[in-house]
This record gives sequence, C-alpha cells and structure tokens, in this order.
Amino acid sequence: MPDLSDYKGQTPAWCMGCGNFGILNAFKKAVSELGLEPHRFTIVSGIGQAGKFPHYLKCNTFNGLHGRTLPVATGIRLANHDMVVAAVAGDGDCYGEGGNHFIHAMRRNINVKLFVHDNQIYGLTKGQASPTSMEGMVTKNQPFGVFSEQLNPVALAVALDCSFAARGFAGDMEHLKGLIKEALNHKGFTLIDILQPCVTFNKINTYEWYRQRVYHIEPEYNPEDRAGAFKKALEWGDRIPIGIIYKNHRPVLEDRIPVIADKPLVRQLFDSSKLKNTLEEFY
Ligand SMILES: Cc1ncc(C[n+]2csc(CCOP(=O)(O)OP(=O)(O)O)c2C)c(N)n1
Ligand code: SF4
Repeated sequence: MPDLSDYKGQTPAWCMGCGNFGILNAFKKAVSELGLEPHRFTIVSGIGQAGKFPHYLKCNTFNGLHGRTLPVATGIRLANHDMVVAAVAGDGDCYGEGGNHFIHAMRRNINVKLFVHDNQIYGLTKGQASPTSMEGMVTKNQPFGVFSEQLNPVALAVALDCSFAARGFAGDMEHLKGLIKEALNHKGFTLIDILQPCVTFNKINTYEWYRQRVYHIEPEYNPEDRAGAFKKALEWGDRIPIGIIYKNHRPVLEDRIPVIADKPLVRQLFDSSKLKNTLEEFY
C-alpha cells in the first residue's frame, strides 16, 4: 500500500499561499487512500502554473504543449487503457487554447480524468484575462475591463452530456479529495473545475471571496437529473455550488473501438506481415 511519500516529486516553485498547493495535497491523499500506486497512473499537462503539477509528483508524466493536454491524454489512454490517465490544465490552457479539445473529449467520452486549476486568470504569463475571468475585471492587458462574457465550464459540460462534471475548491481540501476519488472511480470522462485562488495576480477571486460564496451541494440533490444539473451549473454569484453537479453512465470510447476493446494496444503483438501487405497495396 503506497503512502504519501511515495508520490513526492520536486519541490513546488509556486508562490506561497497559491491554491495549487491545496490541489496537489488533495490529489496525493486521494490516490494514496485509493491505494493507486505511482506506476499505475500518468499525469499529462500543458503549459502554465497548473502545467507544472506533474513535476511535483512521482508517477508517469508527460508535459506537452500549451492547450494540447487532452489530445495527448486521449492518445495515451487509447494506447493503454489499463493505465489511469489524468489531465491537468489551467483555465487558459483548457478552456482557451484547448477549448475545442475540451468539447470533443466530452463528446467522445474518453476515460480520462480532467482536473482544471481554475484561477480565473493566466497565472504563468502574469495576469491576463482567461475565459473564466469575470466580465469587467481590470487587468494589465484589459485596462477597460474584460468585455467578453465569462465562460461557465460546468454548464458547458452538462450541455455536452459530459459523463461526470463537478466543481471543487482548493481551499476545501477534504471535500476536493473526495471529489477526486469519485472521479478516479467513475467510468467515463470526468471534469473537476477547481476554484484555485491565484494570490499574486487575481486580487478579486481570493480565498475570502470564494469562502463567502461556495457551499456544498445538498445531499438530497440528484446529479443524474440533467435538467436539474443544468440549473445547478448555472448558479454563479452570491452562491456557488461545489460537489458533483452531473453524472451519467455512457459507454466509453475505448470500449467502442473494436480493435482495442478487448486488449489495449500496448499488449497487442505487432504483426509486421500486416504492415508489409498494407505498404505493398499503396506503394
Ligand atoms: C501556444 C502558446 N500560446 C501561448 C503561450 C504563452 N503562455 C504560457 S503559459 C500561458 C498562460 C497560462 O495560463 P493558464 O492556462 O490559465 O494556467 P495558469 O498559469 O494560470 O495555471 C500562456 C499564455 C505558450 N506557451 N504557448
Ligand atoms: S502566479 Fe498565481 S497561479 Fe502562479 S504560482 Fe503564483 S499564486 Fe499560483
């Protein structure tokens, strides 16, 4: 049974007090409590403060291009669906640059676990507005305030029939740990949009700002009722719900592709004679 020290990677270079620490600790506790050994999972990220997440863990990792986290995670999962594959991204990385991948990963229902560190700002590049920045927010790049309407990723996920859509808060580690465990146990694409205070560049959505608004979704709430979930996902203002907002049990992509449904690609024998025939057909 692994313990927390088994997942320890490099020392984080995040600012003191950054919400990313809460996410890292919640993740390590979740995998440790599930008994998931480091060699059994892969963490994929792009670029950004959230993109550094895999460096701070000991496991299989892939740190790729900004916005391209989900295609890489999809490829890894399709090649080896015995491996738990988690994708970690910032709100800019996932909902901005990678927005189209976000949409199609949910439609395909690839069994990848997506954790978005949503600090409502571009952290690594020093505070430009991201798709989840609130309308009117003034930044160095948006001196007249953000003109675009704020993206609601959880409502978008419900609209796209995402298999599991949740919202967590980096300042409520126990609750976040529970959500991460539920996501890892769910069969299907999972999104956890994690409210993550950026103490350096987002002076609006602070720990205090979130604490005054977030509340745990009521135990009697039914996350399998899609119309109710859409209504719950749209709540954003004086009250912000955290917990599982929507889930369903759709078939996953790797089970629907006949050549890999029974056995992952990495466990299949390479038959060069088939390649030879194909090459001869085309050349
Ligand atoms: C294709 C591309 N565009 C832009 C950049 C510059 N860039 C690096 S990190 C970053 C912002 C990261 O913000 P976010 O994804 O929200 O993550 P955070 O740092 O807040 O965790 C940008 C724009 C890049 N590296 N590659
Ligand atoms: S700039 Fe913001 S997101 Fe980046 S490490 Fe500092 S507090 Fe965290």
